[in-house]
Amino acid sequence: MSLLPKRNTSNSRSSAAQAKPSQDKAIQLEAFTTEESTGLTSNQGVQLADNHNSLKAGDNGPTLLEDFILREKIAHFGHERIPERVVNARGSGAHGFFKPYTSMVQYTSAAFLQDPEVETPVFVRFSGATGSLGSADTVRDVRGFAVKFYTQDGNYDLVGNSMPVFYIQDAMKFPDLIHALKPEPHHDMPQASSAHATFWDFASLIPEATHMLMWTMSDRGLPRSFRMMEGFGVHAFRFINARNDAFYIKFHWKPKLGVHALDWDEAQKIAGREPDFLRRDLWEAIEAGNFPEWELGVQIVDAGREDELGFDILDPTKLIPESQVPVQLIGKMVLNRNVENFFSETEQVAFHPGNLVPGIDFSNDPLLQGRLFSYTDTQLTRLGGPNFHEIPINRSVCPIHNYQRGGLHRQSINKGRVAYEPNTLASGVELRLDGAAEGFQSHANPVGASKSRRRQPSFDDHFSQATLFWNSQSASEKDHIVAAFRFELSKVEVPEIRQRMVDNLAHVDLKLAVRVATPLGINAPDPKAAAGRIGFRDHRIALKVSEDPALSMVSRNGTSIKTRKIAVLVADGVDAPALRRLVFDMTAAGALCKLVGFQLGSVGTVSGKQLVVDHTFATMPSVMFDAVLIPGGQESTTILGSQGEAVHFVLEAYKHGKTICALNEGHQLLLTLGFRTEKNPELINVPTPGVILADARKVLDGQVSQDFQAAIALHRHWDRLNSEAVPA
Ligand code: HDD
Repeated sequence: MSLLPKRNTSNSRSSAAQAKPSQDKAIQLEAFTTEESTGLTSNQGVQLADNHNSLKAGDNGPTLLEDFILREKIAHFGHERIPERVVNARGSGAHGFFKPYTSMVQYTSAAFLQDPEVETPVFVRFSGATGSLGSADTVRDVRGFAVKFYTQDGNYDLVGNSMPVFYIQDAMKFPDLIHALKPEPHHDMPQASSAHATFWDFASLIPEATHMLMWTMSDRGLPRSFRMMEGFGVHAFRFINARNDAFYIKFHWKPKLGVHALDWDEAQKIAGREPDFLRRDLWEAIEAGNFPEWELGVQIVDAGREDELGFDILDPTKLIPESQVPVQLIGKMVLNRNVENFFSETEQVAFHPGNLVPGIDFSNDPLLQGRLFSYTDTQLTRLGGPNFHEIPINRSVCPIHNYQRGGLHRQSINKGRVAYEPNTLASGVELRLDGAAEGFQSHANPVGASKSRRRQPSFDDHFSQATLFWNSQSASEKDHIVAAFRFELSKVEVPEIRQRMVDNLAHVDLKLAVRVATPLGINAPDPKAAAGRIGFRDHRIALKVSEDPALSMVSRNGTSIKTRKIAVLVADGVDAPALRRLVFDMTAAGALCKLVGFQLGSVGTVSGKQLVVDHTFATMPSVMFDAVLIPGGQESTTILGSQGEAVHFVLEAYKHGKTICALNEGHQLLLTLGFRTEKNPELINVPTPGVILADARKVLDGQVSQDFQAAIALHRHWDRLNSEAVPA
């Protein structure tokens, strides 16, 4: 008698087939899953009696070649990997939906932007551009922000980035850029880092990269979370309405949790402690029901008015300042479901900026035009043939009907003898698609000029928007940009490259260039030397704005502490009542409080009760948290102050600008670390930004919670006293 459960022959493929056509992407994704209740089978559906032992000639004999079960299993295993993406290899994906706030019918006929009642399923993949599949999440880099909308009119892909501009103006330079950025070919180092000679050699020779370099060297290159990151379509696209009017647009994604970054030192430490930091953050937030949200924004420029912008809208190294053309928020996206299987979904998803729907069209941006070739081409290799649109994650939710047939991994079984169009044999009705009134129509923008392999002279302004970006940053943001350039260029062993780069920076801002150059062991920046080099262009166009607050992350902080992680440092003898109340208030405001101690289990409170410890100092260092709470209790404070792990935790949090709140005796921990000045008459005092010394008695009236929340919502306190002197 078989010990296997009775076989269930109605697998989910047939139930999916019975489901009526629907927008529910989940049904489609289930189509090829196998049911666990059927027991183990081979890929041919044969039940396995033994999945532990190979077939041998006798118990001690050699393994037999005829063991088709072993061969099938090992052969499949040996082919489990596919080529990683040549860029943006490391990514994290999630499902969700998009809903417009209002009908955009005035501007576009795109079906998914018409009805605020209609939710369109989406799949989003965030990625790091430079690193390989297994690289750390927190490296300095631009992040990919690719959204697939499964609309009723077909799939629309918005394949953008976390920065609104790109390094280069023409797709011809993309392979060079990526070759320079990726590990150097002779020894394949460094991984996931632009801090090496080939990148800066290339970047210093193409001044058009300067604007994007300002972004990547800023804190934007170190997002705190994918959930706290802006997204941009980068290129100009076009909305087309039913009257065939065209409007240039730029897409934006604005995160509801504000825009926040890691500190550089923190990012590097996290890369070792928790290389999956951003991936885990996204996964855990969705699992916990804290669904990340973004608003979709558009900057709309009427066709014919683009010349009034003051720069070329087709140049992808330029952004449209928000103070010049405001961003209209037109809908929201919520990510509410994690993938079932990383490989099937996140790895096999295939985006393409050429996946358009009626109502949206490209522009002539030469970088975008090159992308239109590249994405399908790369999927042919990566996903092994032309049928990757049939992989569940890539399928559209609306019916597909055409006469493409065959190809590697074809899954549809197309019936009948007709594989051509026009025909009358298929359905008895002549099907002619040419000239159909409905369906995708390319906007009929006139093209009629001599062929040319030249860069538009209007693309020759390489610096004015880099200067705009620099001018728009706060003092601490500027400090971080300077520090990042210094770090990266210090890793470049060729002084001439360092020199070339700071000479270029002198065209952004001389003070910036001098600050970067000072510790690099090279000459002072020389703008004239830069201007004399081949490829150098500085045909500045007077910008309409000289600063734009939207370019600084400070203006994007937000006010919420939702999903922020607070470490509560505990040891035996901790004073619990005020701690409990603060944890209650913070949790009610959406934060996640975790008790960190020296060992798992529990600690005893002053009143003899027990508090369960969530994490140890060894496993959850300060870099894994946004804020710290040091409760009262003489004994616990003494223990914490006597242990290097706890002292380091607090020092490091201080150095990384995190909010620290200490209650009663907990102050001593801070005072012994030398953060405080002498004066503290009220006990509640803010000696340096984001450090709150509070009287536990005042916790009950809610004031301490409010102060703590307000300080955490500011994210980081970069202008902190003495932080350079703190050893962490
Ligand atoms: Fe690209 C992947 C974004 C320029 C060629 N790109 C890729 C992904 C994102 C972007 C988010 C990952 C998609 C995913 O998650 O699967 N790429 C951009 C942006 C660009 C850009 C915002 C400029 C504004 N890309 C660009 C150019 C080319 C490519 C100019 C080639 C001429 N990109 C690719 C690619 C990739 C890719 C090689 C690698 C894997 C893939 O496409 O599917 O085709």
